[in-house]
This record gives sequence, structure tokens and C-alpha cells, in this order.
Amino acid sequence: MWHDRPLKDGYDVVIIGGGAHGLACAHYLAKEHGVTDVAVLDKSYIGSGGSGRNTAIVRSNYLTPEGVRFYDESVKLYEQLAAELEFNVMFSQRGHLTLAHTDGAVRTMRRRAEVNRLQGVDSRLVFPDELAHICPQLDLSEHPRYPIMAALYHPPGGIIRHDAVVWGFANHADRRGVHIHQQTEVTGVDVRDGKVRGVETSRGYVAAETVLNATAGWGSTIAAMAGLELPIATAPLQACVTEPLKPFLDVVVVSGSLHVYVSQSSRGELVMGASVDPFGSYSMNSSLDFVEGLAGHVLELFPFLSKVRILRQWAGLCEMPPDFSPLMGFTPVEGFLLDVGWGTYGFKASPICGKTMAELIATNTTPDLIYPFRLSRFAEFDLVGEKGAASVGH
Ligand code: PYC
Repeated sequence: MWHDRPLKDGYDVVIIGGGAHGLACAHYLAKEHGVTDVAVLDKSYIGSGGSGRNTAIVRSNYLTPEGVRFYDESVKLYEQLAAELEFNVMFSQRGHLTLAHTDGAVRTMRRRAEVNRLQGVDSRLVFPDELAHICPQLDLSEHPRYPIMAALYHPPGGIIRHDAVVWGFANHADRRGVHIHQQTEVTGVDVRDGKVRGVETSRGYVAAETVLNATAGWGSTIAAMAGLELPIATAPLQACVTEPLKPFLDVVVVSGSLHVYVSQSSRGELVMGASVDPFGSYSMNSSLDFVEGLAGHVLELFPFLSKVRILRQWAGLCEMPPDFSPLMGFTPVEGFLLDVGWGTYGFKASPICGKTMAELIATNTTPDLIYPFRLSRFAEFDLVGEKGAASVGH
């Protein structure tokens, strides 16, 4: 799928982070702009960070017009990705339900539905009579502690095979001459006279005109190496899967009030997660507290799952900016660029991040689509408040 090549002592572009974002950027740089003197560096194996740890949900039913437009372009790229990468990424647009259990949540879903519609995104409010057809497995009775009052229904949303996305981008970037260096940790960023000059790595110094920080969890750590303090905090996000079950759930179900999201993978496992851990940390340990809390909430939605066993659990790292929108683009350090701060939204944005960051690098201009996510928005009091589109509370 990709080669081990010698690490050169310099590249035009160094991308830190061999996840879906970094590899997508390398792919689009090479494919659409002919920029191939590119190295993607990862301190572990590619896809070992957020790209391999997320719950593979793709959607564009966000709250702000800026967010909806951006994630919608990502969904469109995902729709063509298997053909573009000649690799089955198993994108299943099975529909996405965000349940509302309170009057306040119904109001938020109504607002999201309106914003989505105005941006041309298929998304609408549905009530229990229709929900009974879309997802008959849900407990729609009055018995749960928080009965389901309505839901935001987003038919184009769904799930994808996240590893396949990473491998497909890596394969195509490699075919066009990009160097992918695994087990190559960046330990320093060389900045002189306000401009980036290269990076220190566990395998030696690498010079570069442009350095893109495309890491998840360590975005602020890498930025600090370039002398930048970012307004983001890192917290673990845990997830788990059950033993495989016969297919019964063909829609993604999310409840922000119950802090839970559930989908059924092509292997039959239920893939489930909750909110980020309630403390800042770089730990990727799993906890019993998480599965206990999650199981309680899942059983409020699907009581018949009470005998199902958890097969495995894991954690990843999320970096949360105060407005829950990412940090993309230029920084005060010339040549040092950001694609970080994805909170719990990172994986679903991978193709459009790669495409827009590649355009920014090749043209030295910020594409309109990502202008709202510039770092300077904090100093300019121009935030993009996207917390209301989070799948779960934070
Ligand atoms: O935003 O869809 C989402 C999501 C699901 C799990 C974490 N984030």
C-alpha cells in the first residue's frame, strides 16, 4: 500500500501527523497541485491516533452555516472517495438520528434543521410516529426516565470504514511520490526570524519550507514547539464495541442528553461512545466507569440489549477549542500551518481538510470555506459556536 523510503534531509512540505487529515492533505497536494516533495511524519504507525480511534460517523447536520457548508463538502467528497482512491471505504449512508428528550433539545434540533435546510442539507425534525418507522428498535414509550420527544433526522449521515480511508489516502499519496515516515516523532520545530525552517525528529533534522501541524491530541504540544500557545485543551474520549449481533440497526442513533451514540458495524458489532472524560488528560486508558455509565444510557434507548457483552474498549484524544470549531490555516509563524482542534468532529472532516489545506499550501491563500476557522478569530471576537452540534455533552 505504501513504501518505506529513506528520510531525506529536506522537503518542500512536512506534514506532522499520519492520520486521515495529514494523508488527505498529502494526497490532494500531489494530485491537484503537483506538489510531491512532501513528507508525512508519524510518531507511531499511520492511523494510530484519532483516525483509528473514532466511531466512524460521517454527517453534516451542524448548527452554524459555516459548519454545515464545510462538513457538507466533506460528505460529498466521502461519497466519491471509494472511486477516487480505488479502494472500498465502505461508506454506508444509512441515516443519522439525533434524539431530543427535552423541550430545549427539540428547539435546538429545530434550529439545526432550519440551518441545514437553508444550506441545502437534507435534515428535518421527526416525531415518534415517524421515528417508529425509521428506527422501530428504539423504546419510544413513556417508560424511560427521559422519553424521546423528537429527533433530527439526517438521511445522508452514516458510517464508514475509517482504516480504509487512511490506507486509501496513504496509498494514493505514496503512488504520487509522497514519503510516509512512520515511527518518526517530531521533537522540535525550528523557527528562526519568525519563519519555520524545519523540524527536529527522532531520526534527525528535516528542513522544510512549510510545516503543517495535523495532529489530534498533540496539536497544542507541537504548536508550543513553534512558540505558539493555542486556545485548546486535550481530553480523552472513550468508545467500545459489543460482541457481533445479527444486523438489526440500520441508522446511527445519537442522544446528546443521554450522552450516547450507537451504530452497528458491518461486522455486526455495536459501536458505542459517550462524552469526553470530564478532565483534561493525555491518557488513553479505558475505564470501568465509562462502560457502566454508557451501558445504562444505551439500555434506556434499547432495553432488549441487556444481555449483550462488551467485546473491547479504547480511548483517543480530543482537543477542544472554546467555540468547538477547529483551528485551520496560517499562524503568526510564517510557513507553520494548523489543522488542529477538532474536538469530537475530526474524522468526518478529513477529506475536505486535506483538500482545503492543500489548496492553502499550494496557493498561499486561505480558501473561503475554511476562513471562519482561522486562528485569528479569537483575537477578532469572531467565534463559530458549534457546541450545539456535538453528538454528546462535553
Ligand atoms: O460528532 O458525530 C459526531 C461524533 C460521534 C462521536 C464523536 N463525535
